[in-house]
Order: sequence, then C-alpha cells, then structure tokens
Amino acid sequence: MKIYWIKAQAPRRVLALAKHLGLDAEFIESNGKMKTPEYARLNPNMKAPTMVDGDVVLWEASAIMAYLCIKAGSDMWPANNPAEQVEVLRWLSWNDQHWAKAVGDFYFEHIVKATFHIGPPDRDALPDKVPELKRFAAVLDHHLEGREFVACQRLTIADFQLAAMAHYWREAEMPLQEFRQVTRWLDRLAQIPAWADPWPR
Ligand SMILES: N[C@@H](CCC(=O)N[C@@H](CS)C(=O)NCC(=O)O)C(=O)O
Repeated sequence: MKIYWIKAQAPRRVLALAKHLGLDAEFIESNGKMKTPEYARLNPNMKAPTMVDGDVVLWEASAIMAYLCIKAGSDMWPANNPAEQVEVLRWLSWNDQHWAKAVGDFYFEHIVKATFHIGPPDRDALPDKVPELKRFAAVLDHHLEGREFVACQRLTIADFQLAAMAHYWREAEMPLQEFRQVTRWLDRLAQIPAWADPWPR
C-alpha cells in the first residue's frame, strides 16, 4: 500500500490512523509533486492524501480512513454496525460542512503559512471568523459533555476528522478556551501517540 502525503491536516488524519492501526505502508512525501500528470492520474484534485492499494486508488481522507479500518478489521469505522455508521457519518459530514470551515482560517493563517513558508499570519483576517467558530464550538462542546469521544463512546475516525485542525488550537490562536469539553477532548486525543506524532520519518 502507498500513501501520498504532505505535512497538512487532511493527510495527518490518514497517517495517524495508519500508525495507530499498525498498518504497513509506503509513505510518499509529495509536497511540490502533486501538480504532475502522473499524480493527477491518481488524484485529479492534485491534493493529498491519496492511497493506492493494489487496484484500489482512493482520495478524500475520510474515505481512506474508512478503507484502512476495514482492511485492519478496526471498528474505528463501524463497518458492521449500520447505526454506528450513521452516527460517525453525521460527525464526518458536520465537520466538512461546518467545523472545518469554522476553524480553517485560523489553521491556514498560523499553521499552513508557517509550515509551507508562505508568509506571516494575517491576524486582521481572523476577528470576523470568531462568531462562526464559537457558534460551532458550542455545538461540539455541548455534545462532548460527559463523553470521552465524538461518537460511539470510543475512538473513531470522527475524532481524527474533527481534531485535524483544532489539534493546533493554541498555536493557531483559535479562541476555544471557554469550550472546556472541546479542549479536554483535544488534550485527551493528544495523549494518543499516533495522533500526537503521525508524521513518517
Ligand atoms: N477533502 C480533502 C482535502 C484534500 C486537501 O485539501 N489537501 C490539502 C492538504 S490538507 C492539499 O493537498 N493541499 C495542497 C495543494 O492544494 O496544493 C481530503 O479530506 O482529503
């Protein structure tokens, strides 16, 4: 199996899961190599992550995570439990429609720019984003009352999906301090070795 990655939040979810599940894969760092015709044949979006496993070529981190769980026999994607699948799917969708957009500008200004050396953070761009961030952080905070994990009362791919950018909340200056359940959940995830350090050597 090959996993194409760059040091960014979507590949991070897949790398962390592969490491957490102990999957054997060739990890191919692809920064600066995704706009080639060869890569575009695998992933027409020319983005990372991309996974190739025999004849299976897959892009979109959440789909790759589900595939890896099925391959490893892990219930982090509950392939054999329709009710749990619906529960996880709800949070994957919520992330993509709401949460990722709410935290994304903070992550971009502070983490993406620093990682890829594309200039200093534009802090003036962020105050306008605070109300939307707090609106959805409140939804998650309420949901996490009395829960350790986002879905199914155990670690699932929904946790990795939702935490991918929020993991950096302190460095990215996301105003999440008041959302104690969210920060507790993020700190708890950060104790998982593969989540804390997902990057291949
Ligand atoms: N929805 C996609 C997001 C893919 C994506 O946007 N990847 C970013 C990194 S987080 C990327 O490859 N950026 C480099 C580029 O656009 O050139 C997924 O979940 O896999």
